[in-house]
Amino acid sequence: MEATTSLLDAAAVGDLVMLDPLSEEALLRTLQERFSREEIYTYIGEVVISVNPYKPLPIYTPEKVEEYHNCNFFAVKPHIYAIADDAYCSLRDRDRDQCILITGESGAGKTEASKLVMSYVAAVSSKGEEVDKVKEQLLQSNPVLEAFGNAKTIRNDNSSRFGKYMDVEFDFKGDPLGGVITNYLLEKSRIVRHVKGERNFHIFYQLLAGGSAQLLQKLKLRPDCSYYGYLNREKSVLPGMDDAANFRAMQDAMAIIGFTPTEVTALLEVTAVVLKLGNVELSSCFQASGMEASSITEPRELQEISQLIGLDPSTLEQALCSRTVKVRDESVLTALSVSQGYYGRDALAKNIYSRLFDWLVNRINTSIKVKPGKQRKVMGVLDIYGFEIFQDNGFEQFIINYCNEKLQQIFILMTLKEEQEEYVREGIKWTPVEFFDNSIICDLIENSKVGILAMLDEECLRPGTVNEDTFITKLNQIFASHKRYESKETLNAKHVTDISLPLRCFRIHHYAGKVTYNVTGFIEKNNDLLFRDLSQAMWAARHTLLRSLFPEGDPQRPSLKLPPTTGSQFKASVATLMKNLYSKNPNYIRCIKPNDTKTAMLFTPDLVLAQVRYLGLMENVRVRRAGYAFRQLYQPFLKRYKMLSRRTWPHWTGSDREGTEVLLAELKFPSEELAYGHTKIFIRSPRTLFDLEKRRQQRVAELATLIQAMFRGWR
Ligand code: AD9
Ligand code: MG
Repeated sequence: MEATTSLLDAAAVGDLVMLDPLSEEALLRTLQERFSREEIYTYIGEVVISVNPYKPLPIYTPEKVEEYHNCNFFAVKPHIYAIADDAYCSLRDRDRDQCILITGESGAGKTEASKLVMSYVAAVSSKGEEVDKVKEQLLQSNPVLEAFGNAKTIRNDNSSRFGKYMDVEFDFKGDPLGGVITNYLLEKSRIVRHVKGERNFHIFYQLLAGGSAQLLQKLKLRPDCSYYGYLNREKSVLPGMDDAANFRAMQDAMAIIGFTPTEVTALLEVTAVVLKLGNVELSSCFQASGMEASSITEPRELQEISQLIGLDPSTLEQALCSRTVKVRDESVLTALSVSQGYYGRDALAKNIYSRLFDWLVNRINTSIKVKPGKQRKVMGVLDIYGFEIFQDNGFEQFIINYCNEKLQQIFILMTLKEEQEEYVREGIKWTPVEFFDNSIICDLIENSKVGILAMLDEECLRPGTVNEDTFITKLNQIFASHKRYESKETLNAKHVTDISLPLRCFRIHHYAGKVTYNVTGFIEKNNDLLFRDLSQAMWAARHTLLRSLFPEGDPQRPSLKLPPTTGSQFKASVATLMKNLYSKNPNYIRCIKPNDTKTAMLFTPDLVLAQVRYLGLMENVRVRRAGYAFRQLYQPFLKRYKMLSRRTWPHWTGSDREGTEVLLAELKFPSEELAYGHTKIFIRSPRTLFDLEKRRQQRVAELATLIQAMFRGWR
């Protein structure tokens, strides 16, 4: 809360709790007004709202770090550094594990915010050779993971295509010791397909633009994006993004983290293999039996891949063009059609890449891991992919939006919970406030019996031919009267014309908007099957890294009957994440995207209003106000306002609490306006605080005049 002069400037209060009267319009106007002054941060109590400026602002300098370091949260302008400082000090001095939850839609500024928090903590924790090394390693994990896990989408040129949660661990003095990164479901379908105007993962463009001639020759790559099928055979240069420079930065980062040159080479070799797989072309041929079969059209790419991974080309060709099927205990090699062959090739590329990404995260973790046995405090930073609504929304959007739905749920529970707990801790009476609860939507998706994910699993595990028709029919039956679910039939009946409906689809009314999901591909993506012949071929390769990614390819290893589906794995990891977050003290950064065109300093009110609504900001303010809008420890409160009473000014010798009581009694505020907690004073309405602040300003002016008069008297 910004308890300074700007409090009196109602159009631009730094804390929306102070808005008086509170209305959606006033809230929006305040955000816009502040944004136009390049004040992109605004509070709701201790929640930070951040509006993406889409241009670099001079507010992240070392001087700013100094200004916010050990600041009084309420006495300085709203800034992301203030919340970072608050979380860090609370962790260091009060021993409370923290988590920073950064939410908002795609392009709203979450990843940038997470980096700002990390760099702030790095800047204010103590220095020293050992600690500096740890900090560097933690910070440098970003360029590496972004190279492999981010891509240009329509919404964001640097869109995170994976979820990331990083626990930074500190010793008792507050020095970083290391950390652990957990990654969530990479959007691997992007490897083989992306829509026009988007790109594949950055690393491919970086490698081709920034790799030396010698490196590219070693990897058997051409420095030309338009040669590669998986890059849509397009030259793709992004304004403002220097792929070559980013490649160098990524390589430097890997060196700092501790990757050996051999590891880097192995990593890039496997990356090259993925890119080259997209150029393996198949054509149709016919067997003597008349059955369709496929063969490799141009053997060069296949041979080069085989050389890179140390595998006999004929083994790879066989794995790509045929499949072993068990017929009555006997293994029979059957030919694949061209479309089956391409399916297998793409599945292989996706699997190699996503497993490589997991390996990358594990490898970074090995470097930043804290030795067991050390006492530690933890700050978790969560930066996931934001809520997405596209023209065509598939399984990936369903998963991403489910994750966002869970985060919204945790926000609701924890803001309320935290608020209520504070009143209990401080011994203050409190009546709970009604709040929109999105658990009905979470349940629709994750209910273990009749949730969409469970029903999808059921369909995937059903013997016989699985198909999406039966899946959608079941969904439509079960959720016919669900408030948040709509079938294609209902949409048609309502003449929804804002989108052209796919063949099979359903719509969910998410907290953040209505999304129509195209069911085509759900079963395949949830099953995520890789022909065993392909995993066995990868395991047979001499390339140590590649083969380590396919342990199930070991013929000695018993095959798992039912590997967990993508959806169920994701649901389980989200549940673990939620448990982890619940155990920590939450700090929120809620990011808002002000326009759809990535334009600097452009504020589109309608767009922001939609986000204000679904982020539940009005409710957030109401909850905050239904209790006590303002609270502060007795000591700083008394220090600020003691000049308002002759009994406390200039010196008060009793306890801070008694001083506060004496002071406020003299000012004659109605008793229901105030509550005295164990450590803090609580003030119910913003008016009272305005009043206090106004009186303080008058008093400061009086004192100033008095002092001037005294000076004049002396002269
Ligand atoms: V996604 O869900 O990963 O697609 P994010 O992470 O929310 O999304 P990101 O942080 O990548 O968005 O921000 C998008 C772009 O906005 C950045 O690449 C910057 O160009 C721009 N941005 C974001 N925050 C700031 C900021 N504080 N100052 C200046 C910013 N520019
Ligand atoms: Mg991001």
